[in-house]
Amino acid sequence: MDGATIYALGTPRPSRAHPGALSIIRLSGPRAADALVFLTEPGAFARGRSAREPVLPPPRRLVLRTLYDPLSGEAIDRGLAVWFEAPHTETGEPMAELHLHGGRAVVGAALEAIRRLGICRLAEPGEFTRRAFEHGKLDLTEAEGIADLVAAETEQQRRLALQQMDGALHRLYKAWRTLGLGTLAHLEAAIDFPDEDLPPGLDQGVRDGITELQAGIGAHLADRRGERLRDGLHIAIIGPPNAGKSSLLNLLARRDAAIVSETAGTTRDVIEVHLDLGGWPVVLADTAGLRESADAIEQEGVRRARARAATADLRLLVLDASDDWKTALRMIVAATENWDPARDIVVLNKIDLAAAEAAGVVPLSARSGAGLPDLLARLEHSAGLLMDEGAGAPPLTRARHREALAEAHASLGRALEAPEIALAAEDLRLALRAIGRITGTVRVEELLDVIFRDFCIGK
Ligand SMILES: Nc1nc2c(ncn2[C@@H]2O[C@H](COP(=O)(O)OP(=O)(O)O)[C@@H](O)[C@H]2O)c(=O)[nH]1
Ligand SMILES: [Mg+2]
Repeated sequence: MDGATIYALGTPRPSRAHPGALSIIRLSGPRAADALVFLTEPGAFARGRSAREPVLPPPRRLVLRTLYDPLSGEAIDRGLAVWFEAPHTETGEPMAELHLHGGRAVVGAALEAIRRLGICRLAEPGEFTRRAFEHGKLDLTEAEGIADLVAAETEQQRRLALQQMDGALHRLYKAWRTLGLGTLAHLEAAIDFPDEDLPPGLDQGVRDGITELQAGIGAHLADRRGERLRDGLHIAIIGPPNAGKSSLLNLLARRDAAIVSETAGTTRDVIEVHLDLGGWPVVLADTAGLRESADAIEQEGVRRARARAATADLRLLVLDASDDWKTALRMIVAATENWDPARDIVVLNKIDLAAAEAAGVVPLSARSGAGLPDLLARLEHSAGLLMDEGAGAPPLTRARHREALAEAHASLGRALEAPEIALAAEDLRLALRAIGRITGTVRVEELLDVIFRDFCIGK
């Protein structure tokens, strides 16, 4: 961080096709107040002074101001200005905001006016949030929560991101660090002041502390909700050829994503569409019909279908009601790895051709759409069941966290097995360092660059 005063447009840049009603420019840094005065008090810049007191608005109050070009003195726009006094600001530095009309020329002239002051520079992507981190306003998981909130596309993603931004993960990881540090202090005391009367090795209190920490991290690692919410819940549509799998995918996607044909064996590759199902992000995959085939390409399609069915979070088995569906049901369920009767869904399609009903089976006509509301309700219910697992604790949301926690978990395992307490202490220290990297307590510069680079400018 160079301590410069930075500025950026915080709202989307207005274009000819999409001018905005409003645009907001933000400034942060030691000269934010000077910039605000120079831009809003005619002549102040030319006089080269920043007689702030009479013109600087009271902090955190929106005030009506005309924005002037500092060199020509020409009025650019009239809008609202707000001044935030450090350290109670988002970045921890003095900050100012200009709320202007969202026109291309207005925003262009305003940004140019700020540049001409010569006391600020344009912010880099994520630099406002990075400064907040540098000033201890948030930890890395909270910063990542902000990025996720901006990127959230569904209701559930938004909820999770907000939780994380509000410090749910921060508190969890901090509690682990506190537990680990306490245990380490015990261990170090035993190294510094060995008690001759006690048997060598870890005492029970230390052992309990490490075990508790390892169990907590292990449970968190086993929880896949966060990844499901970030990347989408994977649902595989499986079933015999011609049952209407591709028709169902198209119906759910509300477009012709997959080829529908009377010719059995049309779908060979896995076709994916992304959907929002009751707030859950979903990746729906259409697969090849499951049957024995002499055709090498179709065989490969069937192999991929089986693999996809096995790794999916949920399976939608589509059967043809006008066919011998009971036999197909039995055979496919028996051949499908990870089939879970509580969550996976059997769809009896083509009920327009043959009326069929059976307990636990969802009747549907992919052709007419009859039965779709019930199917959607079942899907949302199953998705809810999946996402409820381990509810209460905040879920793990990033591969970065997973890697560090897996490392911590392994180090703790080694600590418990260590032949000497000095070695156990070293392993415990490694585990704590790994946890510290997640929150940023342990700083890794390259990591910070990667995290904040993904933000937009002005955030
Ligand atoms: N009558 C009727 N025909 C359907 C229905 N769903 C699909 N089909 C037809 O069944 C054939 C196979 O459909 P398709 O979606 O390609 O099946 P897939 O092989 O399982 O992907 C096509 O001719 C569809 O038009 C339905 O609900 N009712
Ligand atoms: Mg198909």
